[in-house]
Amino acid sequence: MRAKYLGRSDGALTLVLRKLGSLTLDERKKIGPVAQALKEKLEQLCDAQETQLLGLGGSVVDATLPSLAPETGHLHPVTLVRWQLEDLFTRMGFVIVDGPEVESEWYNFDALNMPSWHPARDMQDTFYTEVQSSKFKVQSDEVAAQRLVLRTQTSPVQIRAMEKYGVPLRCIVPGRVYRNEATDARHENTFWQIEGLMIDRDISLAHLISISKIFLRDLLGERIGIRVRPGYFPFTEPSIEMDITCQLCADQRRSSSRFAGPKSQTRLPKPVTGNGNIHGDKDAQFMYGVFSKDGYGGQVNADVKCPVCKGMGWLEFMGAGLMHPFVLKSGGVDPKKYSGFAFGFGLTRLAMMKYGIGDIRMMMSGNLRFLEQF
Ligand code: FA5
Repeated sequence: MRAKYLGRSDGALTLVLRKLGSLTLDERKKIGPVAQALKEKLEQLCDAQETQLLGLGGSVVDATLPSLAPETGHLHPVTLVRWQLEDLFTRMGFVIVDGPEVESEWYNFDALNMPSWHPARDMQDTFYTEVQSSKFKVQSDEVAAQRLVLRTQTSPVQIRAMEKYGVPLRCIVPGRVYRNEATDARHENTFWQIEGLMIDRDISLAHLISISKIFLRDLLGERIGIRVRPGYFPFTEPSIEMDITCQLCADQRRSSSRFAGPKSQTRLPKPVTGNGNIHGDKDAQFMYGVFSKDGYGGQVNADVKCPVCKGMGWLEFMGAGLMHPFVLKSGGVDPKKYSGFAFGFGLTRLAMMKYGIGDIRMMMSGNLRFLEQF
């Protein structure tokens, strides 16, 4: 507009103003003030328009440029790992089962052989609701069993799954759990677990260990070190705990001068005592019983400053065992005919290992700079 009407050489209004000199005095008096007023008005309009287009930042907005692509959401690291595992387990014939996050005390504790007086309850202190519900099936005579809790573990779904599907049964239960926990780099008050069950005739620890090997290697690679320790849970007998080599400081550990263990993650030392490798596994990936004191089996390596494993080199990631007859009975299964294994692992911790996340608290921080990396 400015160029068309006010352009110096051939703007329409400029030409009119330029011709004023060749006009008679009368014509000049008539046309001059009108043309001048029009020029001022046009300049004002052009200036106002220009200021608006320049915008606050002072840069010119080019309205012909294509617009910015809208930002799309993306998956949380826990979801990525959960989907990968769900895919793997369904290929092995497991079904995926869900359960409520607000659970009755019966399912969360009592049915799992943890009556109200059981000391093991203290390890999973939780949040109780003030509301009591009769909606949940309560099989215990105790009045207290009607309280509702934010579930502390995915294990209550063991009972629900047996009740709903009967046996034989192969299922996994991914879910969020809650604990009244002092938080640190590897402990959260809200985190994800995956429960796994396999009930059939003659199920043994060998099945449990074999399945664990498959999913850990699928997720974290062939070189992952796996350690099996004796453990205790009221709902499994025998019970084990499974640890994996900490993936956050693996390189640091191997290059440390104090590291007396094997340089590669796959070559774990033989246990000092115990029965060697479970089922003659030549990979020497599994250890159980008493561990050697060579810096790989339980000693802290002070050179390694790892916030997650604290220089231990190992991270506890799973509790498991053979299902206690009490639990099978709670779910309506005859323990004389059937046996089963059960495991429950920290999905959030596995996601930390897979993506090298050094603090579990990042997971629920809502920090976009963290989340946008996935
Ligand atoms: C249990 O929760 C048992 N229900 C597991 C189980 C299932 C045993 C079936 C036997 C049969 P535990 O409290 O150890 O056990 O927790 C299991 C895993 O959850 C731990 O190994 C760890 O990986 C993870 N976990 C436990 N507490 C936390 C926490 N505060 N923050 C993050 N992960 C945690």
